[in-house]
Amino acid sequence: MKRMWAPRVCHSVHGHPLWRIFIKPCAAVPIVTVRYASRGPAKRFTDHKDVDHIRNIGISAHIDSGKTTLTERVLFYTGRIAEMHEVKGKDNVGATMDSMELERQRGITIQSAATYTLWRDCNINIIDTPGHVDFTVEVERALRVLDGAVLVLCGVGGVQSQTLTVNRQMKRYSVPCLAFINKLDRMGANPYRVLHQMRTKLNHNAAFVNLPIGKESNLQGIIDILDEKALYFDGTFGETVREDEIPGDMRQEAAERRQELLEAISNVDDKLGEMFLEEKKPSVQELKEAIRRVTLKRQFTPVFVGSALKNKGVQPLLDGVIDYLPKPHEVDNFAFLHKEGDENERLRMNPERSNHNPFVSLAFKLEAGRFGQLTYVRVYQGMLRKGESIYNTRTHQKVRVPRLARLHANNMEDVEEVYSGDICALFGVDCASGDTFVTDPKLHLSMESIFVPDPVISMSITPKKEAVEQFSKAIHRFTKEDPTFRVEYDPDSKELIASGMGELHLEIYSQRMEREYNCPVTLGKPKVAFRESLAAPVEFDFLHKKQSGGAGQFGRVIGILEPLPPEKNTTIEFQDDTVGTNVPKQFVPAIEKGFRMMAEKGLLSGHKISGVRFHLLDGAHHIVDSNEIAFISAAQGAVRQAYDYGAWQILEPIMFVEVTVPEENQGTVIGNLTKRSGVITATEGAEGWGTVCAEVPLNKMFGFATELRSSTQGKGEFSMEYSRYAPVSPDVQEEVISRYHEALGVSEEKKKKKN
Ligand SMILES: Nc1nc2c(ncn2[C@@H]2O[C@H](COP(=O)(O)OP(=O)(O)OP(=O)(O)O)[C@@H](O)[C@H]2O)c(=O)[nH]1
Ligand SMILES: *[C@@H]1O[C@H](CO)[C@@H](O)[C@H](O)[C@H]1NC(C)=O
Ligand SMILES: *[C@@H]1O[C@H](CO)[C@@H](O)[C@H](O)[C@H]1NC(C)=O
Repeated sequence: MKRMWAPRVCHSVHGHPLWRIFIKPCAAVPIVTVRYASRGPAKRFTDHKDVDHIRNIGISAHIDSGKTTLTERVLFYTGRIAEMHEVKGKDNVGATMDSMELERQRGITIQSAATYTLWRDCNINIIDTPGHVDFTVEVERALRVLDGAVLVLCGVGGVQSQTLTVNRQMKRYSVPCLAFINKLDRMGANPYRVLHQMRTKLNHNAAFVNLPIGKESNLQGIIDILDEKALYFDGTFGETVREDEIPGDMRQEAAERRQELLEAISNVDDKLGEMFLEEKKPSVQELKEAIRRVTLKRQFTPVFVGSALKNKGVQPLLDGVIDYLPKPHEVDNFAFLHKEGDENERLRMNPERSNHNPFVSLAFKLEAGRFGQLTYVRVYQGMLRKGESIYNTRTHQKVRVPRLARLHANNMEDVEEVYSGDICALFGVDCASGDTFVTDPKLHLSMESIFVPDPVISMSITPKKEAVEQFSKAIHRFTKEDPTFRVEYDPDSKELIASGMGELHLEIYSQRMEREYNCPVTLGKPKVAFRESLAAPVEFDFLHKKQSGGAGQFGRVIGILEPLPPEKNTTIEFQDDTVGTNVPKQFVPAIEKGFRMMAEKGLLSGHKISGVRFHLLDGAHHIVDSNEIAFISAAQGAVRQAYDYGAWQILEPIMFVEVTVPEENQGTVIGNLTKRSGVITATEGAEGWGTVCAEVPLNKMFGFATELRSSTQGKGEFSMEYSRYAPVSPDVQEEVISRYHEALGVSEEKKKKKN
């Protein structure tokens, strides 16, 4: 996954659709804005806006930091929703963003949805990124289509394990971000400690742009350090922002923090640095421009503070999103132009007006929901009108777009057209996530597909009762939506096997089957997806020959099975280098098929073969007896032969594990990770907390969560992310092989009994 830094497609400047936004009248809450007076209720936005007025952002956080609550506030203040509900609230309604019932119950965000809203004449698309790392694909997709992000930190918990993961992902995708230190109304909240952690643990050049007035239950408002003003959030829901003088006892601190902010920016911005040296005082406008410059370059992170729950500090954060996060055309996005033979050309398209550029977009999320097949699309260039036809550049299929919509959690609004920078949804378009759509069929463009890691864990899955139809419906939907979730029939164990990115990943799906499809399932013991690979090339020469009365079978294949370079160790390849007619060309596909069939199940341990190339060099045929079956069998025989003579090894998934524990537990955790064959890659400690990073085989991670919980009284946390495949140790190899033989033995016995 590390290697996957997926480049982005280009953007272009263009016009903007005629928004039809109907704001639900909110009777109980008159929206009176003092400072943010740019919009009133029930207004139709019909002005033609350009790409400068779009922000595509994600809100990322450690679980429970208040991401959902914050998003809810954002939608409320911007007039997109008329009511607010607390997550896990007493009113049993649940926050609007968590649309699935399960999310409501668990109060955590699983599936990412896109929603849009309007603030200060800008259209903000919020891509809800899931909090848990087991849902890697969701995160990859979300990061792919957003241009900037808000990193939410808990004012009490500070930088937590998940924060580190999210931070790493943002770095990988070069996503500029703002920080919001939330929950400052809580006992023990300390924004200064969190800022310190951002600097030391996340390596951000960060500084406050807002300061809290009062602390914990006495949190009253926010100081805007740039404008040198105090802001209070009046009204039942903090919807009225009132400006005032900075309280006397905070003036000095505000001045000091302003100086600190100036220094942090001057260190990375030439223009401001010069002014700083010349002791010139920059204007607020100059400061804002400087913050924008360095934030976009990821050299600085402005830090906002507040409490989403207590409705404090959210509106200034929204201003920050507009002022400091990138406009779609400020992010370099690339598409690939397919060229025959050659390497693909990387293309950064001309950011001209939409009308002048062909439409290019990426399908980044599929959902089979109440509205049928729904495809979330990010437009990178040009525009699309309802009723036009688009081409899928992968399948070359042409489809008409009968309906275009934008989404807000469960609801949608139809629109007539979409422009570059937009995020929208198509209906009834059959495609895979990661597909590129264009309107010009001659444009053989694609954005590199979103990286989909192979599942690393599997469990048997059995419906508890006779609900075959519901069960297969659910499986069909989930596997289509999430390419890292797969369900396959294993003919040996005669069981259905579900595979995914972690135990929680599979558990969530099993619960969703019960809740949403009334089809409870039983999951078996988790199994790691080992692979079988070659350590060195091995030659083969196999003749498949059968004479049984009538038509015989004859096929001979000669070649080499060879290891692929390390970066291709989860794939297999077939290469035909035969010359002449010893192997007639029409049989080559059969040989490839035979190889691929064998690769599904290695002979060492029953796991998939990977990192191997079947290099066909020569062979032989028989005028009468050669056919496809014969060559399929010949290829299979060749692989068996390679198992007799070759040096095979088992590979296992290695996980990147990050553990955060009270300092006194750090030593134990290091010891325990080492015991689990972990290699410690980094340790850090600050203010009573220790972080340990390690690479640990997934196979050894079972039970770690429980162990960690008990040895830290529930304080310890960890996150785990797939890293790569590596050879197992000799004892594990032996164990995996003997377990396989045992299982085979058992099933042999079963067979005998049946007969
Ligand atoms: N005291 C306090 N509690 C908050 C604040 N914001 C959120 N909470 C509470 O923290 C809990 C978690 O909030 P969520 O909004 O669900 O957090 P989340 O980050 O979306 O959580 P996941 O969906 O699990 O990732 C809820 O009980 C909220 O009511 C805040 O500013 N102050
Ligand atoms: C497999 O490929 C990954 C990614 O390139 C690499 O880090 C890893 O070391 C490789 N593993 C083996 C066994 O070659
Ligand atoms: C670590 O190991 C100790 C004893 O070896 C055990 O008591 C503890 O529960 C383990 N804790 C973790 C976090 O693995």
